[in-house]
Amino acid sequence: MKFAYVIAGSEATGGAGLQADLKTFQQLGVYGMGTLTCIVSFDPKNGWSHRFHPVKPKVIAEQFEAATAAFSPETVKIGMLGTPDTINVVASLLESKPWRHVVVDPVLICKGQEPGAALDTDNALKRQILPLATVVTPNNFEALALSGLDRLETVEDLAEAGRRIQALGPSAVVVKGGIDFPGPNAVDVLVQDQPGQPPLVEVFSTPKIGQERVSGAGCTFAAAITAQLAKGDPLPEAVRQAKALVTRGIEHRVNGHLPFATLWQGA
Ligand code: PXL
Repeated sequence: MKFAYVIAGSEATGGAGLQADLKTFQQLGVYGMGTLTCIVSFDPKNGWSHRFHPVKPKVIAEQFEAATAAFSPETVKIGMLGTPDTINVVASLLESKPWRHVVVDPVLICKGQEPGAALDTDNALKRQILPLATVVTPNNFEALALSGLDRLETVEDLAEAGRRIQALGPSAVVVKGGIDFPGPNAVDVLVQDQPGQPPLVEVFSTPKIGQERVSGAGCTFAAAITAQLAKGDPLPEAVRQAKALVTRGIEHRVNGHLPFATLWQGA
């Protein structure tokens, strides 16, 4: 059995967050384990805005203790953390164990949080979590915020953002162009350090499916990379498999009463 562990928030509709991560692990045939950092409940009476509650640091530490004692996972994904206190405890928990792979999806803003608090959280994520990451998967918005670039319009811009984020610590960055990237294709660029060789830059491109964001795509992409790494794939192959799963999941997206569709991991 291969094990994949995720430390992330709950998104109660099942579209994103820990729910999407565990569905992805199951779909890819790895044993999924999860530690909850926060609870997000959209508010249907208020434009589906985010209601957010952090889990106490002590309770996060207890979950981590249970999970790591039970199965010694070597591959972990970090999703939404949400507060500086949560980032402190997760950083020290990560530092307490050796990991083969730490995949960080740098979830930056969540509606419903105070802008001031969100800025503190973004800075803490940059300073305390990114240096512990082996792979980071920023979307277009997160890549702008973390790299300091002011636009991502070409493949070279995506690669440059990746190199700048690499300088914050991780050995590899996958920058996702997403729906905002110009042109007909969904373009992702992997920048990866290689010992004794020049850094690898690999471009992954598939036709965009529609022009609307699909909830859970970012979570599922990072979770699928995590699962494939847990199974032993080299990173470029893990990214290829993750993109294929996300593409199928968007093609077979699920519509309910939310103002956006959600990805189906089971396609
Ligand atoms: O999609 C980002 C995301 C991640 N994690 C949780 C979320 C969301 C977005 O709503 O609620 C818990």
